[in-house]
Amino acid sequence: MRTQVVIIGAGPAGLLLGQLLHKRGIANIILERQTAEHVLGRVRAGVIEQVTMDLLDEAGVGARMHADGLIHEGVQICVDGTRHRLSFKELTGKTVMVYGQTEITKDLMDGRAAADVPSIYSAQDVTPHDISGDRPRVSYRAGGKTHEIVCDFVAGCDGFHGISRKSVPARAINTYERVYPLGWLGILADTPPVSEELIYVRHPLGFALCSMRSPTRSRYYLQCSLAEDLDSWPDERFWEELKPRLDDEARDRLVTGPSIEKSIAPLRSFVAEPMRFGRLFLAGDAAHIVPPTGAKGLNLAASDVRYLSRALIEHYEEKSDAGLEHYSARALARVWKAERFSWWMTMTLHRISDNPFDHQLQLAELDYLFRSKAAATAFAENYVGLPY
Ligand code: RFL
Ligand code: PHB
Repeated sequence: MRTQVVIIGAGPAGLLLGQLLHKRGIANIILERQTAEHVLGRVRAGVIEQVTMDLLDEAGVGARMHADGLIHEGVQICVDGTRHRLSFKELTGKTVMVYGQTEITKDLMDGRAAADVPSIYSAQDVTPHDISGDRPRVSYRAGGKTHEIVCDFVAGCDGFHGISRKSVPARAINTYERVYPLGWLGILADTPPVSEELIYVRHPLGFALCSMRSPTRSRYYLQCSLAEDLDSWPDERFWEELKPRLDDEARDRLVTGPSIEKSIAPLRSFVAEPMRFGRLFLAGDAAHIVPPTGAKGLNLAASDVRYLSRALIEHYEEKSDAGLEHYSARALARVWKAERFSWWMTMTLHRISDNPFDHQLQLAELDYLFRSKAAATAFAENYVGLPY
């Protein structure tokens, strides 16, 4: 088999890249380790930046997002029982959209199926070969046989645990990492959200987040220890731990109910650079991870894909490799700023240390954020997404 670009991974990065390339007549095949149902079953991101929305429109899959997504003009931060609002609209003129990653993935999968572009799910032992030469190949096993695809480029969109980054010789890649001693325990419930806007909660008992997927579906998170076992978190315990962290109004409005999904995500900051090795290009979580506190992971995956898709289009249409040469540096400039913002939000809102000095610093950071227009603007600019 032969194609122009083999894309490893059918998460948002791989599916979006495939759709943007297909729109410009660039042949691509996606190889995904899991089944499509498994990929669609993962509940992850909820907030998307304007630039991500624009890219989904460009990929021709934005219709349902515009119909069902919720535009948010601001966000709320609750500090020890008192709520504050930051208006993105007033501070930056921009907004964000609440539309789940599950829905985005579905829209992209449907768009790909409608365009009849090949995707191979349940592909086992996907392995890139000869990525430092001009004729890379990717092998995989399916249906009891080994197959091989010859291509021009390999896009490693296979997430943090994927094979792509591991295929790069260790001497050719630098990694930077910070692991936080905590996780997020998340639940999804068919109950109305406590507020029309997201509430990030800083509380001595630990961080919480009140988010949503629709006016009738809520998504809540609680800071938890990494040793936590889901079995020891029946729904009632979750609601009981959430309530005392909220302000009075939110507590009064909280509607509890049975969870329809429950999971624990560890918090990590990670960057691998460069994001290119020969003809292998890394994009999304395959190259970098942010803790979810800034809602940046999916948006960074989309911004990598924007740079990479334009660079590949330039290669095929204009016979110029300038975009490919600059891909890593351009993507990383945006990645590191999102790393900084996500780290800052994580350190400012979670109970990480028992040192009262650190607690006072958090309160000072937040007090400054609420009182200084400059600080609030800097926060809002980062939350709605920095320009490309
Ligand atoms: P994904 O989504 O992990 O997809 C990678 C795909 O590659 C497949 N794969 C392989 N395929 C073939 N061969 C192999 N060897 C393979 N190894 C892996 C996997 O099965 C998978 O299908 O990476 P991608 O596309 O880069 O997308 C990244 C986003 O999923 C991620 O950054 C976000 O979910 C992060 N995130 C959030 N981001 C936001 O922008 N806004 C948010 O509000 C937000 N909230 C979150 C989040 C992530 C969370 N968790 C669970 C980590 C909330 C949570 C709780
Ligand atoms: C979510 O709704 O899942 C969500 C929202 C904001 C975040 C992280 C996750 O910062």
